[in-house]
Amino acid sequence: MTATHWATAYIGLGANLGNAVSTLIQAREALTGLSSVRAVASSPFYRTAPVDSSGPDYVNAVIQLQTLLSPHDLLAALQKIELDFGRERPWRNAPRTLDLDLLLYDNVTLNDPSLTLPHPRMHERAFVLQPLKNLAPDLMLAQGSIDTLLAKCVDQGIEPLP
Ligand code: PH2
Ligand code: MG
Ligand code: MG
Repeated sequence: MTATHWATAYIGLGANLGNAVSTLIQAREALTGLSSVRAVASSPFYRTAPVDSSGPDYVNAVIQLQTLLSPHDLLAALQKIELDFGRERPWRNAPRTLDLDLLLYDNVTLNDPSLTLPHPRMHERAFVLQPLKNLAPDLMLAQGSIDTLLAKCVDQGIEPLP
């Protein structure tokens, strides 16, 4: 279902299998090519150490978009793109060719079996907070400001890609 209101959503992109940079570039195009979605901005790409996960370093980014899709319809569209990029889910937090996480959707809070908003772990992950800070430095999450939250993640390896 689509609405007439253009909601602002933030999507976290991550990959640590295959050519992660090229995957993220293509995934960004797939996302912004969705009908009822328009791109607003993309963060830079970061190389990040796996958090509660295994395998090679990840490449992560965040994109800000506007959409007429409902949160659940947007989630379904993200999952379809993940599958198109060969995503498999052998176990929780397994290495992946592409992960697209719906982080924020306007100020919506939601907690149902398929979707929790805001994303329940984003406030403790530098690989989300740092690129989000590039797009929305003044954003406040329920747990605090981005800077306050980032200060608690200093042990998580993250560096901008050249
Ligand atoms: N995603 C996870 C678990 N751990 N670590 C990094 N560095 N980047 C991720 O995108 C990531 C992770 C679950 O989705
Ligand atoms: Mg994820
Ligand atoms: Mg995910």
